[in-house]
Amino acid sequence: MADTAYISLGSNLGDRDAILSRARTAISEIDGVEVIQATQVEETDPVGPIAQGRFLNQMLAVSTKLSPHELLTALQGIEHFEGRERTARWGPRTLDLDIVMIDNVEMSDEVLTVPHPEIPNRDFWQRELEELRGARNGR
Ligand code: PH2
Ligand code: MG
Ligand code: MG
Repeated sequence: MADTAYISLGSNLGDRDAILSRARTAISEIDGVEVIQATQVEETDPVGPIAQGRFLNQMLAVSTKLSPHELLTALQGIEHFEGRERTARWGPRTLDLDIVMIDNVEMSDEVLTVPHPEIPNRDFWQRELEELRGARNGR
């Protein structure tokens, strides 16, 4: 059975547009994952305690046959390929791929919490989710 997952793409370092574009391609090439919808790319003010540059953000709806952990591992591989270095938690990054939500999935362990606990703090995620889920439910 395939699940619908909502993946956030974010970048605030380097050639942000090119990085998001390559990330979309890489996600579409994951075995067992099919991109079904995408929001527009938008520029957003940084959320959180660290002063840093503005982000480009986008959300994809994907159909996935992978488990949440398999999907996370695949996304981390793409982040790594884009030269992501983990410096400060919350700090600037070339590419951040987050699993925001998976329809009918609620889970939490040491490495992954779904739905993502930051949803209440990110207006743009709420808007993007509404857009993608609303469209899928015929609204
Ligand atoms: N990601 C963060 C911290 N702050 N702010 C915006 N606007 N967009 C992000 O994707 C973002 C952030 C850590 O993951
Ligand atoms: Mg993040
Ligand atoms: Mg992340």
